[in-house]
Amino acid sequence: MKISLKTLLFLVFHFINLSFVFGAWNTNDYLKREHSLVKPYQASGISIPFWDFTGSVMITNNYIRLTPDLQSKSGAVWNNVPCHVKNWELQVHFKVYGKGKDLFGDGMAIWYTKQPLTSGSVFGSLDFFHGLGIFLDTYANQNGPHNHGHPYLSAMVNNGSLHYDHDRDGTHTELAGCEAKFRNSEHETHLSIRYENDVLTVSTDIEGKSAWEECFTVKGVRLPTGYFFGSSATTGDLSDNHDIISMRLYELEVSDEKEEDRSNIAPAAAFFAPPRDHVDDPPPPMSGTKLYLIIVCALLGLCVCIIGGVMVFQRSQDSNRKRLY
Ligand SMILES: [Ca+2]
Repeated sequence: MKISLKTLLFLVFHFINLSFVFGAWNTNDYLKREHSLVKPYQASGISIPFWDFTGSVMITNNYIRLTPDLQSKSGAVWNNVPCHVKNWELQVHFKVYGKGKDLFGDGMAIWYTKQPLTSGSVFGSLDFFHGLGIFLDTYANQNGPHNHGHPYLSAMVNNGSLHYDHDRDGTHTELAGCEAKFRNSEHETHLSIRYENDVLTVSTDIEGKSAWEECFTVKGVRLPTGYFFGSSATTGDLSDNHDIISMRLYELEVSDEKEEDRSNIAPAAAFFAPPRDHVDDPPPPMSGTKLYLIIVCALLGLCVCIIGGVMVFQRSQDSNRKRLY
């Protein structure tokens, strides 16, 4: 059978294309069962091997609900096996949805930290944490002019000294971030967090394309081994269902791996997003009464000036007349 050059090129091109699409999905790297959370969840009784739960978590056959679409709920799932893998990729299949059309919140976080199972103010988990937090923020707390829209995905590396500022949506401590319309999506929503040779890459697959789209890449991220993976979510006045369907951890095969004991280093990042200006919210428009009072005062002031001016003028006229006589 003769194959023309054109046909051959066509086939090669499609082979590369297909291997790229599937390569992005079916990683050849090793799935680490002890750090993964996959269906069926309940292997024995009510407990799930290697995973702990706190707060409002509800486990069903098809998803793990961190919070229901109700106010003031917090829940978290935590892997209870410390991770000694140095280069890894965590793929999270999740779903955030709810009844709210315009108002919903607050969001969820994916963690690689020293302190699992510790509830707190950062999407239901500890502030001033040690490690890495990936935030899926659905509610814009900062109402003023704003550098990004919501829902918003961002990363933060903390050595225990930094505070996640909810009022500013954490923009002043983020390494990087991107807008991602994952809420109430008609497609399945996936997130990939890849940590390879100190490079952190966060990608999404939220448009039903079965391929990763890069959200951001940050170099110079140093994370210790021996921390724990987890996910937490919270609702306040506003709410949403925050569900985890699966978390899969792959060990990456990295060829020229430097031999370095990472068990005792402090989490650190070389590059942060440039600090954004603190932009105050615009002053509220002046009320009608306030405007009326200002006009009245201005008119009164004008009258006083005119009357005063007239009196001074009359007096000077009088003295001129006296001098004439
Ligand atoms: Ca927020």
